[in-house]
Amino acid sequence: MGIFGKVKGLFNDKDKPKEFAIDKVDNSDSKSKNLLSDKQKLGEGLKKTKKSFFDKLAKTVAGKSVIDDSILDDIEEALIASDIGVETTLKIIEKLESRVKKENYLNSNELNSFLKEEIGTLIKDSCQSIPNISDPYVIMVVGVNGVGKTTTIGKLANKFKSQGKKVVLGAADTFRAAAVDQLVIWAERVGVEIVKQDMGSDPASVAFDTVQSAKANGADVVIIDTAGRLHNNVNLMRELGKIRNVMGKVIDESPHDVMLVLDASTGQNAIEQAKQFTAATDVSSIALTKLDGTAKGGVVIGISDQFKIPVRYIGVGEGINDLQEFSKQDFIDSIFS
Ligand SMILES: Nc1nc2c(ncn2[C@@H]2O[C@H](COP(=O)(O)OP(=O)(O)O)[C@@H](O)[C@H]2O)c(=O)[nH]1
Ligand SMILES: [Mg+2]
Repeated sequence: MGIFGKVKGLFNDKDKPKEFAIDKVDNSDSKSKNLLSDKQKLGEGLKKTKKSFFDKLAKTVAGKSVIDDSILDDIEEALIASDIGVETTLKIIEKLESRVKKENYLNSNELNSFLKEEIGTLIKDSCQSIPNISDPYVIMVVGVNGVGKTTTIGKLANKFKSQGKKVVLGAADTFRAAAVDQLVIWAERVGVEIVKQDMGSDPASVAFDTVQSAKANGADVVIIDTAGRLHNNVNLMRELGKIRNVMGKVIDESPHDVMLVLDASTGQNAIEQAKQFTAATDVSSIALTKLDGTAKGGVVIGISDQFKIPVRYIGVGEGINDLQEFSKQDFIDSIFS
């Protein structure tokens, strides 16, 4: 049932809404979490997002018979509060306005499918498959501390390995000893090679060694971890630029993918970080972590729309298998189911 399914003729005077109910959150499922399919897991993770997003909208429109300016304002506020982001919200509201002008009112189902369709056009489709190239495919992972870079690298390494690919990790977050150790643990856990140097060594030098060793050993995929310091854009740009350049010396065109990791649970901060990183370097994909249990999953929509960079992976937990290839359709279905 659609989100507004229980509100009959929401914007139709003759048929005033009598009740509004959103699907109840069911908490009785944690014991069977491991048995859940990817889609079910996504649905679980997005429950809070769905509830906050649509509860707010529902409250806004409940009992209203026409869409007037004040309701549009309220819908705008509800969308912004759902972490979709201001720019993207304004886009949606503009389209809604012109639609309402044309048709005078929308009923509940129409508003429902309007939003579903609009959100569908705002999210970019994403392709996760790695192209077949003779050199190792190099993924450089960037993002601020704590967003889940190293964890995502571990999960990704596992995913690629299970596809039969030979993976090499590069511990270029040399800023903290713990960061190198953490990646070593992941490499052992997954059973893949890792290239590292001592803490404090030059990250570009680690990246260089990693790509060189991967090439010499016929690896399929290289994943480079980087430090998450964000002093300022100039430093960031310089450091990331240096790492990129040295890798490009070993393999033309590398890094093939610069993956920005963002923590969905930080909402607007994630959008702010995307602004800073895209200003500092070319970012080609996004991994959005911690979508499990956050109410801020709407941030997927804003990020995808504003930065025109595909969300390629989503993190839905801390476990090794809790990384999903992002599917726009599954995401929309989960939110609007
Ligand atoms: N719930 C949840 N926690 C995550 C996810 N990804 C990472 N984490 C946790 O976030 C914390 C920071 O992760 P880490 O990989 O060290 O971040 P880094 O500093 O960017 O490398 C760790 O406790 C991870 O277990 C996710 O998708 N969901
Ligand atoms: Mg790390």
